[in-house]
Amino acid sequence: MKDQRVRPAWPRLALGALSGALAGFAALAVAELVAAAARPQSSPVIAVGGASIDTTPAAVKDWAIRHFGTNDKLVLQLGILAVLTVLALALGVLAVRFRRVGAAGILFFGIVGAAAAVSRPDSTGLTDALPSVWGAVAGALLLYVLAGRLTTVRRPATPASDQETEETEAVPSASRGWDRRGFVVAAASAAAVSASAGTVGRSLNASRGQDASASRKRVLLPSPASPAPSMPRRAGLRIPGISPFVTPNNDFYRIDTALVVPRVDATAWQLRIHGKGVRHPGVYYFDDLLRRGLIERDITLTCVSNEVGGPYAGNARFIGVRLADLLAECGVEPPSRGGAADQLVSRSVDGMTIGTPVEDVMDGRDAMLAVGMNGEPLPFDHGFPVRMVVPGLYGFVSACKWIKDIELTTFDSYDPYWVKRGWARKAPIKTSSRIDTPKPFARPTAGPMMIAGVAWAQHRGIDKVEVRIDDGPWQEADLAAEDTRDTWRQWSLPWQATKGGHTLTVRATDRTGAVQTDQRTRTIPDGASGWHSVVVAVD
Ligand SMILES: Nc1nc2c(c(=O)[nH]1)N[C@H]1C(S)=C(S)[C@@H](COP(=O)(O)O)O[C@H]1N2
Ligand SMILES: [Mo]
Repeated sequence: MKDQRVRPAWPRLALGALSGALAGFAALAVAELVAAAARPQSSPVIAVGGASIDTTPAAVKDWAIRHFGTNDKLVLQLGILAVLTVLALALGVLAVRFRRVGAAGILFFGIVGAAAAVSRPDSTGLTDALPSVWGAVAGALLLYVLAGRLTTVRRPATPASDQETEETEAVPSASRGWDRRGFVVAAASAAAVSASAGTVGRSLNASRGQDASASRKRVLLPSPASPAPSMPRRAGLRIPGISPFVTPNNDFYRIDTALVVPRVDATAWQLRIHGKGVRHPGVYYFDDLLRRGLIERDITLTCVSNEVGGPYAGNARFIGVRLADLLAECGVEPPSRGGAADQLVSRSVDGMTIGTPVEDVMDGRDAMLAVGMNGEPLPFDHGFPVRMVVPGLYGFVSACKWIKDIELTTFDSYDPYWVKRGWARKAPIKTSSRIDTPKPFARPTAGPMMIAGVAWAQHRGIDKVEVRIDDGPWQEADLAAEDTRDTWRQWSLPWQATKGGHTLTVRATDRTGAVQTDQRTRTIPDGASGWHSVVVAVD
C-alpha cells in the first residue's frame, strides 16, 4: 500500500525542534519548582550533576579544576543543560512524525533524573524522584500536544472536530496541514507557564534558606577560653602582590563537591559521635558547642588539588571546640594508647565522607570543630554551622564542612569518598613555597624590585626559604615573623633585575630540616611536589 503520509517539510521540522526545546524547558521548570518546594538537591540537574561529579575519574576532575578552577561546577551545569537542549531538539524533531516516541523519550530522561536523585548519598528517599517525574510528565504532555498541532488538519467546515489524528491522512497542502493557531497558543502558554514556574521556584528557593540565614545571623561567637597566640606584628609584610597573611573569608578558596551549598539551620543541627571504641556515644547540639571553652587558632588550610604555584591555600583565624576533648569525653583512646579505632570518618549533610587518623587529631595539635572563621560564624560556603579543621593535613583527609556525624572505625574496614576515587588514605601537607610576585610572564623594568611569596609546611613550620635566579646560587630570602608552625610564612628577596628573560625559582626548608623536593609529582594521590618557577621578561 502506498504511504499516504506527507513528509513533514523543514519548517515543520524546525517547529518540531522548537516544540522539543519548549517541552524540555517546561520539564526543567516544573522539576525546579517541585524541587524548590521539596528539596533543592533533588532537582534533576543537580542530581545528575552530583552523580557525574562522583563518577568522574580523578584525572578528569583534576583537569576540570585546573582549567575551570572554582567555576568547574558552573561549567558542569552548563554542559548538562547543553546536552539536554540537544536531546530535547532531537526529540522534538522526532515527535513531528512519531509523537508518542518523542513524548516517551522525555519520560525516559525523567526516569534517568529520578534514578540519579534517589541514589544520591544525601537522598532522603523516593520523594527525591518527584521533581524529575513531574517535570518529565509535564514535558512529555506538552510535546505530545505541540506535535499534535503540527500534524493535525483543521477542517474549516467543522471546527468542533478539532480532534487530533496521527498524521494518517493526506493533507491538501503541506503548508496548510497543521494547526497554526493551536500551535502558537499552546507554545506561548507553555513558555509563559514554564517561565512563571521557574520564577516561583526561584523565590521558593530563596525563602528556603531563610531559617538557616536567620540562625547564622543569631550566632554570637563567645570569646575564646584559649585565645590565639598574639600574631607577631611582622607576620605580615607590606609588599604589593604578596598573599595577605590572613586570607579574608570572601577570598578564601572553596573546594567541594556541592552543586547546591548546604544551608543548615544551626538550631536544628546535631552531631553524633559513635563507632568502634566509643564508650559513651554522644549527640551534640550547636549551643552545646558554643557553651564549651573554645580555642582560637590561626591555621593555614591547603587543598591536595593545589598544583605547584597554585591558589588553593588560605590562612584564617578559626574558633571552635578542641576535637580531642570531645573524643576523650566519649571515651575514645588513640591507637597509641590501645584505642580500637585508627580512622575517624566525618560525614557531612551532603553525603561527603572524610577519613582522618585518630592518632593525629589526638596528638596534641589544635584539631577542632570550628564554628567561626576570621571573627564571624563560618560562611555557608565554608561549612556553617560546624566544620572540622586539622593543622597539617590536606583538606580532603581532615576538613569536613557541614559536618553532622563522626564515626570511629579503622582504615582497614572503611574507605571514605576520595580514597574510593584513587586518592591517598593519609595525606600530610607537603612542604611548599610559592612566588606571588612578580607574576608569571610579567614585564618589569630593570632595576630594584621585590620577589616575594608564601611558604607552608603546616605543623612542622617553615625554617628557611631560598630563591634562585636563573642558574645562580640559592639566596636566602627574608622571612616574615612566624605566627605558629600551623600557618604559612611570607618571604621576600630584594632583586636588582637586569634586562632580559629570567627564571625565578623558590624552595623551602621545614623545621624538621627537610628541603622541599624538586621531584615533580602530580596532585593525585597525595599532593603535588616540585619547585615553583616564574619566568619574567625584564625590559
Ligand atoms: N562536605 C564537604 N566537605 C569538604 C569537601 C567537600 O567536598 N564536601 N572538600 C574538602 C576539601 S578537598 C578541601 S581542600 C576543603 C576546602 O575547604 P574550603 O572550601 O573551606 O576552603 O574542604 C574539605 N571539606
Ligand atoms: Mo581539597
